[in-house]
Amino acid sequence: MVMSTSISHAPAPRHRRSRARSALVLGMAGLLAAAGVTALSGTAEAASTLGAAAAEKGRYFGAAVAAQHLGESGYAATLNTEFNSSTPENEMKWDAVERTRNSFTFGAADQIVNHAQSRGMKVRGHTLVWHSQLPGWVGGLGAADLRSAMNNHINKVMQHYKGKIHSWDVVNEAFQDGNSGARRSSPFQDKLGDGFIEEAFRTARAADPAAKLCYNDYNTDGINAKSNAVYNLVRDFKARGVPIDCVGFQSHFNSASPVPGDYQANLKRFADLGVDVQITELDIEGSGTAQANNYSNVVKACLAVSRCTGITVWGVTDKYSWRASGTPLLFDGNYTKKPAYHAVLSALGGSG
Ligand code: 9MR
Repeated sequence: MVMSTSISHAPAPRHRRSRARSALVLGMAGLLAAAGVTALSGTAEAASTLGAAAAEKGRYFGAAVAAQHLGESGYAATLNTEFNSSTPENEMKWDAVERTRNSFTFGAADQIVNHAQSRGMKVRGHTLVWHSQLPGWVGGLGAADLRSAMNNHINKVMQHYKGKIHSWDVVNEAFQDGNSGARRSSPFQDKLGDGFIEEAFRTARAADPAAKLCYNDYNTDGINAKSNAVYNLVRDFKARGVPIDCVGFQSHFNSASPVPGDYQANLKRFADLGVDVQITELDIEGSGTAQANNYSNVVKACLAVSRCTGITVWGVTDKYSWRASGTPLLFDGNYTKKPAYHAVLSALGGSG
């Protein structure tokens, strides 16, 4: 398990049980700091934030971040206190960074990366090759031109962020929903054929060899035809030496699409192929105890799979969620901790 240096930046637990213990912990911290030891997580007290609690379990706990909200004090304070990983919610997508061919605009994404880095948070990169939020010019290219545009996009974006991104969603949502197990129609699929995913991963490996390269999708959270198709892709890549390091399970849940009973088993079967698994866009519609229990079950499933390296919730507060009416996140619109927050912290072994 690779431990992040961000652990040392996790806020210290706010509630100490006694002054004596507090003094002891501080004293030990001083000794360890003097000895050049920076990772202080794992001391006697339970962690009191999501990021710190996850770090004690060797995981990260992140949130999707929107650059336009970073100036709001409650938003920034919650992000900075609770999370130790950030994923730009929209700012690294193709239409945001390369709206015009080979002309790159990284301003909003840089804002998120700089915010995260200056606070010791990791950053997940989302996403390089996706059929959605794709500028029209891409779909208008012929096959040879499209291949070169795809590789140029991967190269330029990954080189810009080289060394700053711990995991990249190289290809996002390439499979159809339902029982077919087939690829989804997209300019990439339709013009380049099945090989576009392999080509994207090979290009990505060369562009930033240190970044973990992920395939990311939704409705693949349980064992079903769609996740079987992804499983077969990953198994084939591993067998042929095509670079792939992780699979992202978006985990957008609601009553019509509940947390599957075989969620943990599904994470485990992918991990057993020799890739990390990450929960990349978690949100669960609902409220109160029911929502809290669902969140708890997801966290416990990740902790039970040793190669489940981290969890990202798809936003900081319900009010800015892509489906705000479903109140799917851990903080309400006033940044008050919901029962789901306490359930997650407790499942991570922390205490508030
Ligand atoms: O949360 C994102 C929202 O702000 C955008 O309008 C939307 C556009 O497609 O994308 C949302 O994020 C998606 C993510 O990038 C990929 N998986 C599904 C997410 C929710 O739609």
